Amino acid sequence: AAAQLPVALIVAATHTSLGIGRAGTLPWRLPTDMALFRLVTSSPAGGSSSQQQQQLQPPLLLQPAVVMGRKSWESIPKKFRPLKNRVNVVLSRTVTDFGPGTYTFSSLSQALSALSQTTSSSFSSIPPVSSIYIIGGAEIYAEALKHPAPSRVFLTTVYPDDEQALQCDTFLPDFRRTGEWHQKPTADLRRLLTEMQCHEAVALIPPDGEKVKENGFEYEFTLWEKR
Ligand code: FOL
Repeated sequence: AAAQLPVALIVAATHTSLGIGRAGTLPWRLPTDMALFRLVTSSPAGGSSSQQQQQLQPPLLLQPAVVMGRKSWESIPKKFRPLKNRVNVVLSRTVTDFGPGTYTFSSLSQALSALSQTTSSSFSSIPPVSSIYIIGGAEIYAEALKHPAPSRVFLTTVYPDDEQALQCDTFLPDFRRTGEWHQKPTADLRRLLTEMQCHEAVALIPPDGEKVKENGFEYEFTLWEKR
């Protein structure tokens, strides 16, 4: 039985059209969502579905990997990249080196394959990781949704007053109505984050039925799983 690494997408998108970006950057500034992104993607505890950290000999503290496209890498403020406490994987068909602390592949499937082959002790250019987060952008998310590996989507749903006025130019394919994904109750999201030892992230989730309101945007944290 191959103990698989948890692979998830994490994304913030508008409710109706699933807009995620505008002019190479995020269409909003949502500090609580960004805190959740940082905490979830930095959590060393993998958080599969039934995989606990239960070993007599404590394992090395593995970091998660964040997998992103070249344009998303460029969109991250220089002072924050590479994203700390995470193995940064950048996908590019042409650029081969994004600097210290980064690993480059020319396709998503190549990156996922390399990451899954480094679960323990074997020859590889990339360190073993505890879990994999696909962090965008549009081209990478679209490819990821066609790939069998991802089993979860951490989706922050943003409800702008006027979605049209936001002028998003990049979108997430609408995976919600395909039938292969289903939304989990908020209690399950809280439970998963607790299993992942993301107690700080649990504290960011508002009471049931409430949304976060920040900088003029209402939004909520949702969890989706593959059937
Ligand atoms: N997922 C969610 N839920 N929200 C997002 O905003 C988001 N953004 C991306 C991917 N998935 C997401 C891609 N864009 C940083 C900046 C842009 C970005 C992802 C990350 C960034 O600078 N992150 C820092 C924290 C910065 C801060 O605290 O303001 C980090 O350490 O993660």
